[in-house]
Order: sequence, then C-alpha cells, then structure tokens
Amino acid sequence: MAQPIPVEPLDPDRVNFYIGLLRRMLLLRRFEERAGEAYAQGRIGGFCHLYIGQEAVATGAIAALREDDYVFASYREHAHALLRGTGPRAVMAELFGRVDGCSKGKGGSMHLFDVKNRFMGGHGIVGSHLPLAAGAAFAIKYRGDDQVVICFFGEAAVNIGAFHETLNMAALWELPVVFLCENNRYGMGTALERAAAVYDVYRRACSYDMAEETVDGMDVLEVHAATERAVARARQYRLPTLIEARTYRYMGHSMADPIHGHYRTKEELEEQKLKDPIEQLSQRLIDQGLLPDSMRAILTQAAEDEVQDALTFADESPDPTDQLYTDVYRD
Ligand SMILES: Cc1ncc(C[n+]2csc(CCOP(=O)(O)OP(=O)(O)O)c2C)c(N)n1
Ligand SMILES: [Mg+2]
Repeated sequence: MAQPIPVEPLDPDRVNFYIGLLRRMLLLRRFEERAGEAYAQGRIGGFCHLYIGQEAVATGAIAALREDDYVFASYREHAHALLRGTGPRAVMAELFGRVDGCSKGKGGSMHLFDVKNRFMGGHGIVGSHLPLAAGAAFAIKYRGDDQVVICFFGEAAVNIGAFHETLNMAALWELPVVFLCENNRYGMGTALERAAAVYDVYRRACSYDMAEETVDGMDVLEVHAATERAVARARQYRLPTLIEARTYRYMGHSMADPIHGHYRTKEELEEQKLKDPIEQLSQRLIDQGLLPDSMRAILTQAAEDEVQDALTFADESPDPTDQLYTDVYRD
C-alpha cells in the first residue's frame, strides 16, 4: 500500500491564521452550496459556475495580498469576490439580479465587480481579462506605486492568443503581476486527457521569461506560500510569476451540466474528494490539537448563518430599475 506523504507540522503560533483560512473556506463552500440550491429553485437566472472543490486556491492566494492590491478573475469568481471583501449579501444579491448586488443587479454571476475592494471582475470571455490585468500592472509601475495584481484563470485559457501575448509582454516589461492558473483538469466538458494534454503541450512549447511554480491546489498553505513568494517578487522587483495550482472542481462546469456522467466518472470524483481542501486543513489542525471539534461546529454554523442572512437579503432586495446603464465606478 502507498505510504502517506508526510506533511509539515503546523506552527502553533499561527493558529489564528490557519483558523482564518478554514473559516473563509467554510463560508465559500456553504455559499456555493446554497447558491446551487437557489439556482435549482429558479431564483438565480443566467449562468452560474460554482467553485466547490477549488476553495484552497483563491483562499490561499488572496490571503497573501494587501488590501490595495488588485484581483482579476474569470466567470467562476464568487469566491474571489467574497475573499476580497465584497460581502455575501452583495454577492448573493448580484446572483439574484437585484439592485443591492455588487454590480447593481446588472452583471449576474459572471460579472461581479467591486472597485472599492479592488476586485476587477468577473469576466465571461475565456482569457479576456489577462491583458486587463497586465494593463493594471503597467499602470502601477508607470505611477511608481508598489501594488500587485493577481489574475486567476482556468487552464483552458492557454488556448487563447491573449494568454501568450500577455505573458510575453508582462515578462518583457517586467510587470508586477501574478498569473494564477487554476488547473481543475476540465475546460467545460473537454475530456481530461485532452484538456491536460493541450495544457502541457502549450506550456512546453511556450516558455516565458518569468518565474514559474506548480503547486498542489488542494493545499491552502502550499498555495499561500507560493503566492507570497510571487507577490514579494512583484512588489520588490516588479517581476511577473506564473503559478499553476492543480485543483479539481466537484460540480459540473456550470449549473447547466451534470456533476458527472458525460466526461468523468463518479469514481474519479469520489477519489478527488478524498483530498478535500477543507477536510485536509481541519484534519491537520485537529491532529495537532489546534482545533477542538466544538470549534469546527461553531465555524460551520457561523458560515451557514451568514449565507442564510445573504439569501434573505437577496430575496428582499428590489429588482433594478429600468435604467439600462449604471456607472458602477462612481459609487
Ligand atoms: C473565448 C471564449 N471561447 C469559448 C468560451 C466558452 N467557454 C466558457 S467556459 C469554457 C471553458 C473554460 O475552461 P477553463 O479555462 O479551464 O476554466 P474552468 O471553467 O475550468 O474554471 C469555454 C470554452 C468562452 N467563454 N470564451
Ligand atoms: Mg478548467
């Protein structure tokens, strides 16, 4: 039988930090589960891409940022907005298409936006936000500031020309940006073998003049440590980094396709769930006596309460007016 890989002991002095990460991942998980239910009940319209299974990536990475850094993400971005400080009420209301949503109910699930918290979307076109992230990084450098930009995208974005153009220019112009590829092994329903092969071929063929790291995207601490290194490189030396986080989504590509069946087996899904990011961190904390069982129950209940409050708030929020355009930059 395969020997388990030994894990580094946790540092007892950082227990509050670990519990903070756990608390956030529990909130994301519960938020997405309840959003999935609300979608099935017809309370959310349009597309809805859930992040369940991938929580360690955004949680670990965003915990390495300062408040004045910038985050860009794809359409699978509820978690990224929540972690950036857009409250569960404003995110849920946006999914419900209500006026109190962070994009005033006119963006929906794929187009969350929150300038105040420097969350720069929510982008539906695969790869389209990579040049925008590089542009923000260029502006930071041009002004002589020291913020960092982090750009999350799926592995299918390496098929898009903008990925290659952006990485080339970010390397050439030495921009303070972290490109974080969330490789969840599937681009929509593309078979695993094909998606993974395409990703590997591109990555082998195109080597950019920048630091690269591959991390276990189911391990929140590993993601956090790699992102901290990349952020330091960006902030101190204004250099870009490409991080590939190997992760897995438990749900279908969106609420429009089944959890499994067409392109993956139930067995594969169950095997991946054994590496669940929330369970992994909880277990490590429990094994070292840093998390009493009662505390885990309290954190889970607190997440549930926060999400229930967000659902009630979203339900009660009015529909947007018939004005087509609202300037989300202005207030
Ligand atoms: C330019 C473009 N082509 C195709 C699509 C349709 N599409 C939406 S999501 C997706 C797959 C993206 O997969 P990946 O980048 O791995 O992200 P994941 O959904 O796995 O998070 C595709 C092809 C799109 N939105 N934009
Ligand atoms: Mg993918």
